[in-house]
Amino acid sequence: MKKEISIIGVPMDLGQTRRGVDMGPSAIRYAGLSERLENIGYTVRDEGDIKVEIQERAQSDSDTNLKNLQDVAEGNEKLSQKVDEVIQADRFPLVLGGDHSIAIGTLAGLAKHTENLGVIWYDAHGDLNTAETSPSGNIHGMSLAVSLGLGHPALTNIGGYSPKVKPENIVIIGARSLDQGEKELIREKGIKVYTMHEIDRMGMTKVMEESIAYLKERTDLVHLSLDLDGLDPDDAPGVGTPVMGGISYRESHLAMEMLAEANIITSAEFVEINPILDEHNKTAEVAVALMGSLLGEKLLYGAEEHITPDLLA
Ligand code: B3U
Ligand code: MN
Ligand code: MN
Repeated sequence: MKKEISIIGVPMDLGQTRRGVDMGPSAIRYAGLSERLENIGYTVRDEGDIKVEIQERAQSDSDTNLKNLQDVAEGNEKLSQKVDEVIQADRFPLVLGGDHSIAIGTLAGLAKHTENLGVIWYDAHGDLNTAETSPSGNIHGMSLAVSLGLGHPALTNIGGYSPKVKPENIVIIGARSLDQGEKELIREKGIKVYTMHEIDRMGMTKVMEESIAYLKERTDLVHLSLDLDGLDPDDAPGVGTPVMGGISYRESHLAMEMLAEANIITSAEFVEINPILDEHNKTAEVAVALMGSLLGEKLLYGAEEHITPDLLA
């Protein structure tokens, strides 16, 4: 893991219609992110926020059903440049949303650096809609499809190239709300998905072991795109589209710790935290705790130390 982290805030709320998710980066910073990472031993540089148009001034695009297309595209273009710069400077990009449309820009900045970018999409949703299949016109429900090269060219061509990721390099974890078109795309492209059914059945340990082995085999960089609505709404209430029956706080910590031990994650983003809908900043605090685990914070022992040979003798 790189020793230097760059925090990039993206106050984007144009990929959906609820107000407040633009305040996510502030809420996460307020929950003590920099200090937490410094305590683990990182050097942290806060790059500030990417400039994103405010909802009151956003242009409506008459020739498409995609909401705020132009301003979502502009914000993501800027984000992709920043992420690219951070990777070039050999720092770890930690991107704070904002709604999940910002994954378009993050992945555009990352994929310039490798042919085989791996992506873990930790989310209740697939975010695999296109203009044709989307029930809402909200771009935050399309960002993974866009990164596969499917969707409006103003989005798929961000960074000046397409696609950013191959279907076989993606693992979706936590899905429980998929639209018909998304299900068809998953089958057609053969995308690996662990729905809540598999998590319940196999347990999070097995899900993560398999996901890690799968990505290790075929990718060189691995990005974690964590939508807080992947967690159960009881644990992460401050999200715009909560879905019952989600991943618990504890399972999520385990998942992050296993990723830290496997040492495969080279960038991350935490999205969809909406402080207006939150309970006393709980969801931002959950996000910061998960970032700590992802980046190597331990309760007491490392995995190796949990197995004590003389106890087994
Ligand atoms: N699949 C629905 C709902 C949705 C997607 N992502 C979120 N909600 N957060 C859509 O609008 O595409
Ligand atoms: Mn999402
Ligand atoms: Mn989601």
